[in-house]
Amino acid sequence: MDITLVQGDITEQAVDAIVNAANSSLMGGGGVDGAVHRRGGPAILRECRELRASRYGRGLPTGQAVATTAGDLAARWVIHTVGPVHSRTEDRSELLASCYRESLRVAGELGAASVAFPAISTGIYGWPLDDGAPIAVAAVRGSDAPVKDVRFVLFDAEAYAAFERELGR
Ligand code: AR6
Repeated sequence: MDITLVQGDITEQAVDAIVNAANSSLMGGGGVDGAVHRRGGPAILRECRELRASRYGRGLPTGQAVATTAGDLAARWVIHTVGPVHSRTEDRSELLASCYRESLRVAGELGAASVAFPAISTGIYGWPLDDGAPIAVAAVRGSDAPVKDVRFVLFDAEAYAAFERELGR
């Protein structure tokens, strides 16, 4: 598995699967989620509604992942995963690692060879980048999913630097 870093907007990536930092409702939100639905168009929300009406009546649990169409994005699938909200009193890092592992497992099942990840939970969910980056890199390195290329797409220079430090280790 090749791991690369890109600074930019995840919705502009041409890959087989784009991972969305969603919430349990699967009904959209801000950050990556807002951008994915805005640029991907209504087909994504349509499939999310179907998932809520079938397999995920109570929402997608934190740490799990599920795929939909990518709509108008330059990808075949969006893999929605729900990161944990950062807590100062409770260690939720296993749930964060699970987001990366489960997303790659779903990608492997779909036959996706290339996957783009955002830095899950490090925005609205408040996870410090210096802690989120090592969890992300270790989880991806530890995955045995049959995915060839994993691309972390970092929005700004600070996030890029945090992942670059980690990949160098
Ligand atoms: N491309 C790449 N990275 C981005 C983009 C983008 N277009 N937009 C933001 N980031 P966030 P979370 C970075 O907040 O913390 C939503 O409302 C951002 O700088 O998207 O998991 C959902 O519905 C940060 O480093 O996701 C949930 O309610 C990282 O992506 C909640 O936010 C993740 O930030 C999920 O919060």
